[in-house]
Amino acid sequence: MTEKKTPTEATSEVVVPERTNSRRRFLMGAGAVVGTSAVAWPMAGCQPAAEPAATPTPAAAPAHKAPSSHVAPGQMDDYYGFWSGGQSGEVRIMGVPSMRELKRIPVFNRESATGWGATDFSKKLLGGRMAGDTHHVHLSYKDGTYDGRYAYVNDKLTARLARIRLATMECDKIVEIPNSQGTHGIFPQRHKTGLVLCNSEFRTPQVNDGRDMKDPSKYAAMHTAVDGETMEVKWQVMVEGNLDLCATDYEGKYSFACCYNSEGGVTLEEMMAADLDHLYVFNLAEIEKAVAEGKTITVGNSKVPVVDARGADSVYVMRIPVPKSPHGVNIDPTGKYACCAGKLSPTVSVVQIDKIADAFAGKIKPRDCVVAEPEVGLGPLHTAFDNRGNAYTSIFIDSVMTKWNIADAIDQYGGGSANPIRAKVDVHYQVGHTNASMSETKEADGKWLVALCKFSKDRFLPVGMLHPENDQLIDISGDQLEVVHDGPTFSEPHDAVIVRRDIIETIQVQDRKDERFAMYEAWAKEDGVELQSTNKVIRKGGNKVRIYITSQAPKFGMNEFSVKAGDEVQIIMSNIDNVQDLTHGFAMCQHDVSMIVNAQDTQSITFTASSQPGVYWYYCNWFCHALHLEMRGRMFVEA
Ligand code: K7E
Ligand code: CUA
Repeated sequence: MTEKKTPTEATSEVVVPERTNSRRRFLMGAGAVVGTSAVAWPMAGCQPAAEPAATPTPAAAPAHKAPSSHVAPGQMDDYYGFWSGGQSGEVRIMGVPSMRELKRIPVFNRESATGWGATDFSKKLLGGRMAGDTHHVHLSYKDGTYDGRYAYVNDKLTARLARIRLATMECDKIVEIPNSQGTHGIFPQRHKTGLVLCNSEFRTPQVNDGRDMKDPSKYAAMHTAVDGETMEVKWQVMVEGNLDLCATDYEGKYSFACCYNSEGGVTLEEMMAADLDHLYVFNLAEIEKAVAEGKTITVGNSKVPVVDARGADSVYVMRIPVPKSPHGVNIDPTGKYACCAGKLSPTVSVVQIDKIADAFAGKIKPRDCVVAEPEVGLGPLHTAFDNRGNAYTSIFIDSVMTKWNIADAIDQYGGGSANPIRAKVDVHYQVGHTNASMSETKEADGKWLVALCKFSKDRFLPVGMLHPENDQLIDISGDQLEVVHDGPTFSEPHDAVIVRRDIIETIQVQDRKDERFAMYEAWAKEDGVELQSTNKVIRKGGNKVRIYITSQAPKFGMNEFSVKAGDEVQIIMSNIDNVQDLTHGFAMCQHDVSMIVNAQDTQSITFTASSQPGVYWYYCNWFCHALHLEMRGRMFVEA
């Protein structure tokens, strides 16, 4: 006998229409888009704890037929989803539409399972940094669609860009962006694997060596180009405003960045003050010309050429005024329009990309590139697209997804009678990013949409103070939006791309083409050994010991070896099994040593042998065989 209601009973008492009406009341006529007083209350959306407990919108009534997203046991998904991992610093791979998590790829984080952050190669990439904040993951392109080779992901925490080789789904390069803090939006060029453009969200003194600390008017931000093949930083453009989200066109002419802090403020109030901020458009050909002609400076210790484009519009950068503190910028699959979500304005500003050349040439004003500004709801953040001319904007404060039609929005803006709003659906709750299947390519297919919701509130069993986020899957194949799946996630994927599965081709045993093999081969050559057949202890002089060891289920090639207390021990292990998914590991008791070694792979890890002489067992920590538990050996640490 308990007073407590079941979730169903509790939910049925919640009154929904009130909330919906108040949203409708807010929506204003077209044209009244700038400087709305309603922008004062968006901040409430950032304080969900303050919302009364009774307000959550209940879920749509559960469907009793199998949802369209059902992927039966043993069946495979149609799409790979690449999710950024937020504060976890990793990247996750999901199956779509099942929303089953398939893999986590450690990137900027220390991961015990694989030894990422502890192996010699990963330590070299990470340079001692063990935390990250991944927000945006995008794949390399060719001719406007994914070429299946690489994924790129930002680290906001330490201003880095990482690359994942999709054949292995492992990180193979990390580069630090100079003169930057808060590297946030990134986007690769779409006509080929060319540049990856990276925005610094936080303005800093340039040079940041103690000068100008208290004078924010001297701060600036960088729009940085990294070569997507070599991962070298090619050039930077310095601008006065902060740079948030990033996008590229389909032709390789322009990159775009939203600037929410045109005020140059350092406090919340200052940053929110202006009614208009900017969509920056970078003219890549002019910038590369300036770089080639040496019309550049360098900043601080960095040798990277910097084009100084602070101040007024120039041949390099154009600033299109848009309301207000804009956030996401997304290009539609036809490549014609850049859609810039207003965040503190209930609008999305649609820029017609083929007008930009005229604006750069001074024939029209930058603002004349805006051809539509539909009102989509309170707190629009990001926009995805189908292949039928529709856009889907995530609305943070309203907790809805809004489907709107681009052509009708243009008609309405031009004074026509069309209503661009097609449908809205409640999502749960406070949606951040959204993306649709193949939406960032010319092959957008209009099947699935994800709403990556920041809060789940009442949707899942409570698990302590932090609730999961909620990645909802929405069927967009029809006229309406149908939420078909709730997907709880741990901290905190921001963005995702959904990629047709035929585009991705992974290898099943290591092809030994990764960069890191050059490192192992160099050591083997130096020591006169063959990586895949050697089991040997080599003393390198001083207290350095190199140990080559092989693994083949269910045995290590060496049952025991001896080192001296305090030796610097490097284990170079090659898994010589040549069977799909036959993974071994190397774990050394009491030494913080644990790493994965996949079929035909080599990995290495370095540690200091205990100062305490004795027996230390090493063992295989990835299940490989009926005798997996017996796959172990002894390290003798001698005095
Ligand atoms: Cu909108 Cu970092 Cu892409 Cu979060 S950002 S939502
Ligand atoms: Cu080898 Cu478990």
